[in-house]
Amino acid sequence: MKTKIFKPSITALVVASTLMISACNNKDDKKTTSVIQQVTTADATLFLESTEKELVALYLEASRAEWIYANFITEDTSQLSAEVNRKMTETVVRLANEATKFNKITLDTDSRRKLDKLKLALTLPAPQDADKTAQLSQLVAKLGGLYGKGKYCKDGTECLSLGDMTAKMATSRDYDELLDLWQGWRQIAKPMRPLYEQQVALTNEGAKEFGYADTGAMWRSKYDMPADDFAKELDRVWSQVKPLYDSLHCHVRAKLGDKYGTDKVPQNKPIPAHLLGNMWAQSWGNIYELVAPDNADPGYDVTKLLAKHNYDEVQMVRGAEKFFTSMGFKPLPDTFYERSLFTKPKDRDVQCHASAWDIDAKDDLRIKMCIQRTGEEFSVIHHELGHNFYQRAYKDQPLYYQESANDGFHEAIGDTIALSVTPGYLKEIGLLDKVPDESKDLGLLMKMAMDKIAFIPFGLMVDQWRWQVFSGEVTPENYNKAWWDLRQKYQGVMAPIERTENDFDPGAKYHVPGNTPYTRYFLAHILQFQFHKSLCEIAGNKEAIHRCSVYNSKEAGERLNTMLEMGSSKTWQEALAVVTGKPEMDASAILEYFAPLKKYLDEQNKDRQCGW
Ligand code: X8Z
Ligand code: ZN
Repeated sequence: MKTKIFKPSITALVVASTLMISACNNKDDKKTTSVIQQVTTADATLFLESTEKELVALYLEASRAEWIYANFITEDTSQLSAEVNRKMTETVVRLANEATKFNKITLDTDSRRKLDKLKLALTLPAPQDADKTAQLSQLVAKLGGLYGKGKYCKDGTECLSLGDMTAKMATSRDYDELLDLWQGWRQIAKPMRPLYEQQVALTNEGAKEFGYADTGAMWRSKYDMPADDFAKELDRVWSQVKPLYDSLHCHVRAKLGDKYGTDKVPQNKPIPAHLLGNMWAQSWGNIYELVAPDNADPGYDVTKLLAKHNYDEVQMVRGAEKFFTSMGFKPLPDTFYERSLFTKPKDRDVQCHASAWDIDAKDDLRIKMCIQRTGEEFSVIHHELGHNFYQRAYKDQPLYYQESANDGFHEAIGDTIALSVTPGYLKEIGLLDKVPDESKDLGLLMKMAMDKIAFIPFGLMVDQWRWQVFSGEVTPENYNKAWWDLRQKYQGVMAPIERTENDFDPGAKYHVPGNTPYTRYFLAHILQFQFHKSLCEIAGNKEAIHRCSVYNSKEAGERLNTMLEMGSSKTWQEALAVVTGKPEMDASAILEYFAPLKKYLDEQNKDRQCGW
């Protein structure tokens, strides 16, 4: 997601002015006291108003520069993006530090919340040093560019883009070909390592000056609860899902053993990471056919349905938009179709990783995506439009609240809608002729689990790695080893060939060089099932939750919109309660959804040795 405000891609860098005292810095109490004596609640109101004006103009400029960089990756656009980012950052930092003068006066809840948002807006804080700040902004732009331009050039001749490799990994079942692609893509990340190392050191210095133990601690502080409690919440929710993941893992490993041989897929070890149909082994839906339950195949495949009905990229987007409008959301503006990027240009480097943009907090919404005509990408389009509809819903909030309730909410909305892309819905829109009967539900659940349940530990481990890197628990000498230790611990996957500290495998995943926090996707995978269940109830659904579609339900749309419109003006717990009636994150909706599959998996696994 790209949002205009505090967006993760415009990685904000903190440059604390030497005249200002940061929130938790007690070095100069005298100065703090003298400032405090002078300010009133009326000053805070005025400050927030003028700050908002200043930032609105700057974000517009920064969004345009970022859009251009992501759409035309060149040395020049890289420099322009770095420069506007630096300028914006200086302003945000100046204002965030200025805001600390209100630290010790009593303010109304709303003003305090806005000031807190300002302070926490930054993804990568920088130290109070102009050179270091410039250095950091260059690193950010370079890392993003290395990923966006990345290709695998075999023998220096034929070059494959990530899109080409993604398509091959989805369909190839040739062990050696998969291995070649897997290692080939990871070459792009090697040169990132020294840059990443420098970036970590610089941003940690900034975070400390801002009063946080390190940058990871700052990231964990954005969730309306103490940072340590948030980390515990993640563990709690993961422990709810883990038994289901373990059952799925066990079954998938057994089937991969059947396919490739147990010498290649040992039945007491983690699964080799290149065999799961996805470059990062993060979702496994593409190898569904290898694990499909007997006699329960639903008999259709969205990729084939799209081809059969000649859906092109724009029709796929229009189809996803129609789901939202069926629920009562206004259609996207014409400019969305005029200004978005839907297909990969042949003649230039673009950042192909899908993103949704809100350029002006009015109506200039866009997506940027190198769409492939597959069912998987059809879901990603729903995901991206979820961002856009959220952005439009909160556009009338004050700038500070033009964000989702927490970042997981932003990632969950489009996915929630995509959970409603059921056979019944596909029939209704004319893509499918006949809805398979209930005896095929197991196949549908298996496909969904391969996408969603498989993802959950990956969604957790990426930031576990970054948090350990930021905290210093993992040092540069151990970057890659620590990555694979976590891949093994959480996902039960392993590198298929030896990796060394010459490699930098985390860098081969967009969000690491892109500095986009990743816990949001873990949260989203939990939240989307909670939202789906509640919206289905609101829509009056009587079927099993996995058969429910909220297509055409104005009631569900209205309730969802009530939450979206709130932006981040209230805590995420309050926002969650608007749709679900409860303020807690809870994986029981997932367990309910997949209950029939869990039963099946446990039967299949009964004579197998599970675990790794
Ligand atoms: O990055 C994304 C979206 C854009 S916010 C396409 N996702 C994560 C990923 O691709 O790694 C969606 C699911 C996880
Ligand atoms: Zn997203």
